[in-house]
Amino acid sequence: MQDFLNTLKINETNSGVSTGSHWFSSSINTSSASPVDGKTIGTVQLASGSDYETIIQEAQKAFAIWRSVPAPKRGDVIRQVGDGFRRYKKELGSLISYETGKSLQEGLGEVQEVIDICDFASGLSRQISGLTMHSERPLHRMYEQYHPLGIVGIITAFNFPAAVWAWNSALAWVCGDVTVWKPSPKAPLTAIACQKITAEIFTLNQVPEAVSSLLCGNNDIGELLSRDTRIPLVSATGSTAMGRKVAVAVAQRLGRSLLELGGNNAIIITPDADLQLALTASVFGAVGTAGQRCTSTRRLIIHSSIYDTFKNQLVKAYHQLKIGNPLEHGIHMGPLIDKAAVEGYLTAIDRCKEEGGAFLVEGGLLEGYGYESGCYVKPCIAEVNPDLPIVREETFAPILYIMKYETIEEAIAIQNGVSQGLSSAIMSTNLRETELFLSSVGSDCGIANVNIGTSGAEIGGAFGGEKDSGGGRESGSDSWKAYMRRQTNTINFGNQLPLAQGIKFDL
Ligand code: UN1
Repeated sequence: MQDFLNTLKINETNSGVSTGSHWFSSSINTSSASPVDGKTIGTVQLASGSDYETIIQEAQKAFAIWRSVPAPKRGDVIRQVGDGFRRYKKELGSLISYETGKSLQEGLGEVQEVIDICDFASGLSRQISGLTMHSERPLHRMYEQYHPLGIVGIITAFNFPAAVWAWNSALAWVCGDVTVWKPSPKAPLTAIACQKITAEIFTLNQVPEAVSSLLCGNNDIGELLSRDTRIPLVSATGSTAMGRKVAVAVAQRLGRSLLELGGNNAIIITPDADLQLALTASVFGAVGTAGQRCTSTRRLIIHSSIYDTFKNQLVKAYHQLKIGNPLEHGIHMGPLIDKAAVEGYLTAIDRCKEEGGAFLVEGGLLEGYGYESGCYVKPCIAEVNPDLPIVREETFAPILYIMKYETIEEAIAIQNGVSQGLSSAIMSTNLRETELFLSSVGSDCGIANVNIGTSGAEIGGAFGGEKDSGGGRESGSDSWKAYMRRQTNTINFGNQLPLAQGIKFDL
């Protein structure tokens, strides 16, 4: 067990505050316990208010230098950061699995996401570009360019403790920004390991210390970041409740926020679905990361003609799931992140029953040998009416709600009938139905898939959702634009000063 911690230089006591390779000591301590076995992995020193101030000042100094480094040179450094993560993939994947409880396969997949976004950012470094336009005035030229923004504050959740930071950081760095990261207090050691891997590469390349800073702390640090006028962009991932607070604080000072919040993602399973595909997609979507992805599948909307057949296959598949130590081979699902998450799961089950949901596969706490941490639960399935209040909420746990539909229009209405709008999917080989689902009257989510599940997006696409899911877009496509300021330039190379809109003004 200790091997990967040693390789990643995670000790019993760790500083959680750093600019590049410089680590600050502090007397405010917390510890990170593994939900896998309940043991303390290490303690972490958290940032104080004065640490915060030092970090922001250092970040400002680093920005003054980094923004002038040519983008392809920045891209080359990020390429090397990706290689750093390639070297530590196994160890970091293991730490992620141990600290968050997700399966080792998913831990490794998460590190791969870090690597992928570094490759993406490195390629982007030679492609950041703006448009040129024709001016309405003679001997004039117009174009737009993108400049670095400044300090990007990054707030991340426990469930993707490395990948979501990397989506934001790799793009911010290539855009010439510097980052200040507040990771989830539930997964600080993964953050410390990521910062160490990055700092090593930055030092080798003589990159200014504070291009990447780490501020482990609690909500107070998130509040400081949100209110700070020196931080033009705050990118926050987490619950809708958290996002609302960040949005208000950032908007109050007319800053920008990029929000990636909760989802209530559904798969529509049509009569023309390949049911084998639908089964694997549904089960992975619902129990992957123990239902703690913002993209987790929470609802299955199943056509009445195949409802019983699919329901029986689903129940059978759930009975075959292996729940246990996520670091062990062949385990489908590990524990929830902590006992508070278990409470939330149990409360949602009780509420679902009170509201009239009928459980086909019962939930509950797993106890006994191997489950001593108290964080292991049973993935469960409830048959529900789509309008139950509990079904419309996001519970970060492996609870799957299934419901029936008759027409595709009705299925789409059910799918869209929640306040969240992150991810969605349809299982069908019927072109009319899949195209309707993807059309302007189809899914209202930021992500809409055909014949794959709701989770597991690739980094190349823009990632994010609508409505209560926050509206932000991170990761691929042109998401980089959020990390830059756009400037429109008009250049007069003539010897007259014609005014736009034909206005005459002679002196
Ligand atoms: C999240 O849960 O916040 O699409 C991110 C997915 C992953 C990312 C999830 N690539 O499921």
